Amino acid sequence: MNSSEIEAYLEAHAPGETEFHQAVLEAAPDIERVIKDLDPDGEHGLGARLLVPERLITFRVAWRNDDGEVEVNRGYRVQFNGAVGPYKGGLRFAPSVNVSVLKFLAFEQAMKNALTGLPLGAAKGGADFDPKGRSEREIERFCIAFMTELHRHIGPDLDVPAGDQGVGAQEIGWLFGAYRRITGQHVGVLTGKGTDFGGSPLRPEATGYGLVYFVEEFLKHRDDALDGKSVLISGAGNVATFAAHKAIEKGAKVLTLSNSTGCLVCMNGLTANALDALTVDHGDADNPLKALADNIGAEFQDDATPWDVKADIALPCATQNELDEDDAKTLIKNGICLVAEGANMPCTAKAQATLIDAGIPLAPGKAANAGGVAVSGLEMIQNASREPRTAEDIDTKLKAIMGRIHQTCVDQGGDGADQYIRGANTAGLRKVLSAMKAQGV
Ligand code: NDP
Ligand code: 2IT
Repeated sequence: MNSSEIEAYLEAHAPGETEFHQAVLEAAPDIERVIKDLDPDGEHGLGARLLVPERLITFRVAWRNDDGEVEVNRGYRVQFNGAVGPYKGGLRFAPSVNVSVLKFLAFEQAMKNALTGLPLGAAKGGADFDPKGRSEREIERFCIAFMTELHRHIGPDLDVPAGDQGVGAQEIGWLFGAYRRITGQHVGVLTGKGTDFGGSPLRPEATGYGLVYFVEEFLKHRDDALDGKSVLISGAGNVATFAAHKAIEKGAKVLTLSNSTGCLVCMNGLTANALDALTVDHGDADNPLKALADNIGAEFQDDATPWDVKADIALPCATQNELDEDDAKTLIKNGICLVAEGANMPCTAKAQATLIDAGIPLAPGKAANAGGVAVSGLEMIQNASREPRTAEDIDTKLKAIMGRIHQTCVDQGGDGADQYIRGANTAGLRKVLSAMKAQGV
């Protein structure tokens, strides 16, 4: 399948799924190349098999709000590719959740999970439920209602969900409790659990820490280091805050955080103490980031993003398509040296092309944010062996995995600014497609 055949296939069989198209088209040259290598005569039908999820489950989530009224949301699990291992990937609770968004996330997850070197297939799921402004009890009831259906589709050797936007440690606790009460099984069916009931140390920190370890590898490769570098971070959730913590620990100056209402700018650099004061619950209706800015005397710019602040490194850690072509031009004008994606697909296709054309290296989420799912994979090993691990052990393994992913991109990605995109896609696809080919149709 060549790039134009891939595009035609998407138009015919996944019409209107814009985010899914964007993610696949970014990888199209690599899909074409790897398939040509593994299946030169098209005998194995790898292209079409790659682009159609193995299973797309949609379900009704009915629950009662605090006023006793019934609310109904749409729940999903996209089991995209199980060739490499049990389906694995996060659950997202956000009003923007739909089939296109989940298919793009699950497609990227397939390559990301393959890159970790662990036996993980790919899935993604969630619901179009907005936790914002909901009470804790409402979110808990929603989690129970969601698991009442999801439980029949998952299992420790079948499909192991985790968190994503709107789903953190507290939601995983409620989801796990519901699963255990429904099935009577205390098994590793979710990752990101509390450490008191089978969770891995450092899973909450893993995506943000792993992102910074990846950036360190990038800099080391150029005889450079994070100490003294200025960093822009978007988002103020799980990935953003732990990336900020680790970057500060490594001597970088973190100038920004952001959320869907605006941007905190702190030109002196945020401190670890200031970050500790930021506690974000998914139900928060107020604005914890603005409150932090007021507390530490930093500026909060309404409706702004970090991308017009001058810095060395940009780490978009909020959501898809949050950094557009104009933002990319501004970053380039301000002398940015690296964009590394903590979020999944935060750069639009045009932003990506603009950065690459200007020679700015771009580390895609499927490589740079793989630390989260990697530690999820370690949590699965811990649960299967029933042997607890220490934070030190997990941190050492996380660093090693991020180092290997960086090296894989360098080895397989060519010499251009798109080295990390090409390398991550090529290595990830090669593993997934080889596993599919070996297992037959
Ligand atoms: P959280 O829900 O913890 O935080 C999300 C943050 O992004 C919040 O600060 C939110 O602000 C902000 N945000 C959401 N939408 C927008 C928007 N349209 N514009 C600006 N800011 C926005 O999610 P995570 O930190 O877990 O996830 C962030 C990204 O990282 C996602 O792309 C996710 O897929 C990816 N990721 C997450 C992993 C994990 O382990 N959690 C692993 C790998 C990738 P507000 O509160 O105002 O909505
Ligand atoms: O996008 C991602 O890699 C995640 N949300 C984490 C998935 C996981 O299973 O830990």
